[in-house]
Order: sequence, then C-alpha cells, then structure tokens
Amino acid sequence: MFYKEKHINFITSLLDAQGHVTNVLAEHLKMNGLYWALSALDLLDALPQDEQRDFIREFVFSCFNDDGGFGGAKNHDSHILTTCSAVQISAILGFIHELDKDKIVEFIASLQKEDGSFTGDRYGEVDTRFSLCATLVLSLFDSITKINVDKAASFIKECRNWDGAFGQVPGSESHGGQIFCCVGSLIHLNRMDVIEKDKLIWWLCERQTESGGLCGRPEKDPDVCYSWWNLSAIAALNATEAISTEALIRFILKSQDDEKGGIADSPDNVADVYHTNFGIAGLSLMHFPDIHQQINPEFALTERALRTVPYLSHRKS
Ligand code: GRG
Ligand code: ZN
Repeated sequence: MFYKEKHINFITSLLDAQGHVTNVLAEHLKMNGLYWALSALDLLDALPQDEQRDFIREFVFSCFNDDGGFGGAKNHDSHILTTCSAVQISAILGFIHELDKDKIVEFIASLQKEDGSFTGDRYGEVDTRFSLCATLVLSLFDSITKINVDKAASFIKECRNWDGAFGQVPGSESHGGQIFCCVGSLIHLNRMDVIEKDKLIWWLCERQTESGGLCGRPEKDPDVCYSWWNLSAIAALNATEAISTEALIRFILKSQDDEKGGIADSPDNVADVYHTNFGIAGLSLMHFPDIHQQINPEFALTERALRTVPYLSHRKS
C-alpha cells in the first residue's frame, strides 16, 4: 500500500505558512530541502498554491547574490548546489523565466576549471556533483555551449573507473551518487559515448541486495535514496528491466511510515524529506501506478515541470 495522502501531509507539515522547510533542516540546507519537498509534492500532484507559492518565490529571490549564484539562505555565499536547487524550484513553480538567466549562466561558467571540472564555489572544491549541477542548469537555460563542453566531458571520463562506474574526482571510488551525476552530465553534454554501457549496467545491477533495495557501493547496506541515484542512471540507459523492480518497489514501500507518512532510508528507520522525495522519484521511474507524474532522470524534475520551461520549448519529451 502506498500512503499518498499521508506523504502529502508529512511534507506539507514541514513547510511553514511562508513555505520554508522548518525545524528539520539546518540553515544552509534550506534551499536544497525546499527542492526535495517541492519535487515530492510535484510528483504527488500537491504543489503549494497562491500565497505560499509567492512566499517561496520571494525566498528564492532573496537568496540571489550579485555574483549570479544563489546561497542556501539569505546572505549566504553562492554555491553551485544551492544555485541548482534554486533553479529547479523555479522550474517546478513556474517562475524560471523571471530569473536573471545571463547572470546565472555567467556564474556557472566562471566555476569551470582548465581541466573541465567545476568547483562548487569560489573556494575551489571539485566534485562530479558540481559538473551535474552546472550542466543541468545550463541545459535548462539552453546554454550548454557557454562552457567548454569537450573539456567537461573529458573530466568526467577521467572519473570513470576500470569497473565502468564513476567517482567524485579522478581515482576516487565508484559510487551510485556520482554515477547519477556523471551519467546526467554526459547526457546534458551530449557525450553518452563516454559511458561503457554494458559494464556500467552490470555494476548497477549488482547493487540490488537481497532485501530488494539498492546500495551505493559494493558490500554496503541498501538505502532508499539509491532508488534514485542508481535507478535514474539505469533508467537513462534504458535498462530498468535489468533489476527486479517488484523487489525494489517492495523495499521502498516497506520504508514508509504508515502512521505519520514519509519514507525513511530503510525499513523501520525514521522518515525524512530527502528519502521521501527520492523514494517517490524512484517509484515514478518504475511507473508505479499511484504516481501520475513522470520524473526525468537527468533533470530530476517532472516532465510536467520541464514542459513549462520556455528555453526547452523545442524539446521532445
Ligand atoms: C539534481 C538531485 C540533484 C542533485 C544535485 C548533490 C547532487 C547533485 C548529487 C548527490 C549525489 C550523491 C553523491 C549522492 C549520494 C549521497 C549519499 C547517500 C552519500 C552517502 O555516502 P556514504 O558513504 O554511504 O555515507 P554509503 O551508502 O556508501 O554507505
Ligand atoms: Zn540515503
């Protein structure tokens, strides 16, 4: 049984009247938390309306900085992770056309390094997560050519390991989360040729555990969020039939809180907004019948939201 109404109540109860994700998340996670909450509500056909929507829009604008990026809260420094969430929220709530596209694109492009990688902010940490944020945002603005596409792809290739999977930086361990980032980046860069498809699908399938849940690395415990990180890559490679979706659906449903709503990282743990969103997103990838919205694996947005983005009007979904 899927507790749709309970999940809607669980998430809406985390949003205060102004649309902020209250209590549960630290200040610097407010923007990301808002994306998780709104993405889940979009998938459940329960987005906030009217006043609450306007408050969220104002919050997003209040986090915009002169450098063209968004901080995680008002007066916070810009970061590519929070910029990505802010742009995604704007797409979900239908105000992306009001953002200062040119300044945001300039901010993202300024974070690309000589080797094609991206830093998260002006302090210089590099991670393939940031490549995904950069390419996702540029793709939404139809501006991918504002970066060096060849170098961006060759950096991702450097992060590909002998097992066909990807890590955070060259030489680092393969991980489901980074695979989502690298596969997504390569799709946005139109460089799927960098993927060793058979090897990668094999690696991903081997992450399904006896419980039906997916784990992020060999010998690790299953966790509902990999029903998004791993499965989105599997779906993008058109290989969903290579895992047991029935067993994975059972694992996600078992991780629900059947009283208060919400989904935890695994059965019997405490539900949170992050696992609720990615659990529901995973169910959407598997065309679970109670979820009517289809999520797109490389944008982590519903096809409904993507259809409202004016810069993508030429796109066939
Ligand atoms: C557009 C949805 C979206 C995201 C932006 C932030 C980001 C880009 C991607 C995150 C990808 C990632 C690294 C996900 C994994 C997160 C996670 C569960 C990390 C836990 O790692 P460990 O080592 O746990 O603590 P394991 O599961 O390996 O034991
Ligand atoms: Zn998790």
